[in-house]
Amino acid sequence: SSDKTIPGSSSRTTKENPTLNEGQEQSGTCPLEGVPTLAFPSISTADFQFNIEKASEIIVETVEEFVNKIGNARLVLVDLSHGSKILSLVKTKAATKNIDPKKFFTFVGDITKLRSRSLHCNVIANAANWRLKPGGGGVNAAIFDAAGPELDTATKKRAGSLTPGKAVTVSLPSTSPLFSKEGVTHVIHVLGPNMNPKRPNCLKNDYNMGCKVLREAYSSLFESFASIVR
Ligand code: AR6
Repeated sequence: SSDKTIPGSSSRTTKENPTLNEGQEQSGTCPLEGVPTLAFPSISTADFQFNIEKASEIIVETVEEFVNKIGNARLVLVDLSHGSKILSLVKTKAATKNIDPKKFFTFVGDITKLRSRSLHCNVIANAANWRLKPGGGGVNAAIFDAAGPELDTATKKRAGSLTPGKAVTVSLPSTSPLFSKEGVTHVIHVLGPNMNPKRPNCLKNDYNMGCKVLREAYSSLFESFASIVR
């Protein structure tokens, strides 16, 4: 095994105590889990058609409010492509704020495959639908696919539906591939405001209400993550 190439490691490295990296040593938490990290997608800005300029403002403001209330834990906004407009807007806006770049940053990748990109996130957020149903495309379909039927079962035990602006935390059983392969212990489902007339609860471009609900969605998400970390 690769342990043999590290002098002295065979005696010190056990199942529970693999070689530590810098971030893990600083964290003071279980070395296997590393620094508690929430990966989250941009809620409502794709299928739900929420304005990305307004959404980026809300993401940066709520991150700024919460990032210092979660100890050494990290928040990471994830999107699929390097061309992501929401990632670049958020990056630009976050740089003008007093936000520690080690505790909040953006990342390009599939939220269900972050470990292979060397980003370990123990918690991921889902941009859910109000019935908390698998499928339907977007990040919701990707997360339910990757987590296997275990996520649907565990979700149903927690809640049958979600109101816009609210979040629900689901503990993943260790039999879920998302747990065993990615080290994800919790999925937080979040329902954002919907501006798409083809989806339920469309706000018909009412951005007074929309912004209020999106702000509430991120606050609920970060509060839920804080409760897991505490
Ligand atoms: N990894 C990371 N980010 C992703 C991934 C992924 N695998 N897939 C999509 N994104 P959306 P919404 C990004 O449409 O607008 C669903 O059908 C995507 O680029 O998933 O809140 C649900 O069932 C975008 O930045 O969520 C709901 O009915 C972000 O994730 C509805 O869509 C959110 O895009 C929710 O719509």
